[in-house]
Amino acid sequence: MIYQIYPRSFCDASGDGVGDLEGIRRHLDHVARLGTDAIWLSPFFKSPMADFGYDVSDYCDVDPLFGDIDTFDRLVQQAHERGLKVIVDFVPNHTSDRHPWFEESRSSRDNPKHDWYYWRDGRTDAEGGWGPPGSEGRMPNNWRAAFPEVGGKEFPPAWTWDRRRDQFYLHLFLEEQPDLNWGNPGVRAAMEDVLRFWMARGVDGFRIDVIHGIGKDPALPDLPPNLAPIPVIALNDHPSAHPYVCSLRSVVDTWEEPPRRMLVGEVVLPTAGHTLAYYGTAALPELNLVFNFHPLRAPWQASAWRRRVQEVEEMLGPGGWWPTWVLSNHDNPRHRTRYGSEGRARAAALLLLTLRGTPFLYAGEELGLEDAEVPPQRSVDPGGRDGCRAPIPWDATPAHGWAGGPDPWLPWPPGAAAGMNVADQMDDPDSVLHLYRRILVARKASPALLHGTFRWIESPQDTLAYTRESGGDTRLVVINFGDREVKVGLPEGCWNLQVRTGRGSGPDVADHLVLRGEEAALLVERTGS
Ligand code: ISL
Repeated sequence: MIYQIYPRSFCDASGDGVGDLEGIRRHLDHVARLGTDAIWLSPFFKSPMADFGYDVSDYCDVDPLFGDIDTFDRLVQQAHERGLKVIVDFVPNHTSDRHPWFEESRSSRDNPKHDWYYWRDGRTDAEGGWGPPGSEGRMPNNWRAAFPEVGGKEFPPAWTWDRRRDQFYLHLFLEEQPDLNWGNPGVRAAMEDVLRFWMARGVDGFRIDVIHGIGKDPALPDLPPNLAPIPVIALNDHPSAHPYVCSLRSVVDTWEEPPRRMLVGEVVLPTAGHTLAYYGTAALPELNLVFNFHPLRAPWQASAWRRRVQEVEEMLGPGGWWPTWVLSNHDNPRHRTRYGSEGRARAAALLLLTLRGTPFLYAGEELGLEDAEVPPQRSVDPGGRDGCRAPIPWDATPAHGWAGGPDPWLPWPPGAAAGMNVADQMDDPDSVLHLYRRILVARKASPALLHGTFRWIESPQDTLAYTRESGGDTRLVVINFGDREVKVGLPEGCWNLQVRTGRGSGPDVADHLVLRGEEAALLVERTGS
């Protein structure tokens, strides 16, 4: 299980109301005791924070807001001492507009980095352009950037006019995030050096931001009119990305023999099939893991989840280790909020941690946190994603364990003062936190759950059931998506209940299992005498 930490929101040790690396270091025991294998740290690099760190102005240094490189080294060392691997974010598609590379690139049309980014002249009248220089009618194509304009639904153009060069530059996200031109070998070499810098500091892998963005059709053609309103990052999937990704993989794989570092990439494209391509081939491997966000968008319905899991299983084939499973992250409403009840969130935890593949858990998910209500005057994210980035409450005091006091950069999530904090949940054996721990203990001790086969089992409407099997180890998972009690007949064999997600003990298991509404259970097959 890989545990995502959004540094701004985890814990503040410095007293400025923003989480930091030292705050993370102090809570490594919490993370390790949960049963985590690796932590993934969202960006903590130098950044003007237009996109809260996904706009990097120095890839090889820590932003003072989060601490310094010595604190980072200490964090890595202490994580390793606890058996936790450390994965850092790598943001290759764009830099900050304040990165020295961009500052140089925008300084003239003939500087050494003049084509490290995508610069284009405005369309002339002959090319169908209209209006004054630098205006929308002159933009090189009809692409749209990612975040809707404040208060509106339309996405802004992906081009911004620069008066120094009298040219447009491309940005698939904010105008403060110009896109790097990966067609330029200097860009590729510099970015590969970034991987080496962090590997030399002991990191075990990289989570790669919007990796499918780095290959672009050099002609930058218009999108067809029906697709033009969609942010181009959700569609851009050019074959030129694959050799670049392959080369990143070889940088990581050749760092040490045998290779022991990994790449997990974010691919936000329309189907799971699109994401599959970013694994590469046996001869030309690319990513070790690719996020599959389609299940994250599935409603809490047995049929919808069955489809999502089936789709992945079919692409995977019996032997592969393909899928990643994600219910929540820093870009989307938490699943507790999406699904609307604690019972569902608890059942979803069992689903996440027993499917075949690598589960990712977003800090706070192990407490069943809901998104914070963020009033408009406190909203800060250009993408409207503040709610899921609320600070993690460590205890029930007004400051919830944050050094900066009761008023950090975003409001607390609901219930922080009573129940929805780490200390309270530690004391409650029925808490979501203890449920996650129980499931993760079971997972770690079970070859079937870690890498066994997957098979659907017939089950009543509104439920899903499947077995996982490896050698003599067989586990059965049954999930009741409905809100009424169901009786589920068990496959032949002798089954023991291992984890029930509902509070309290619940009915005994006989030749059938009774699940309460919104409840799931993990069973183990008893073999021998
Ligand atoms: O945020 C989204 C939906 O609300 C996504 O579409 C998101 O833009 C997409 O998943 C890419 O996300 C990544 O790159 C962005 C950054 O803002 C996100 O935080 C990051 O996860 C640009 O770097």
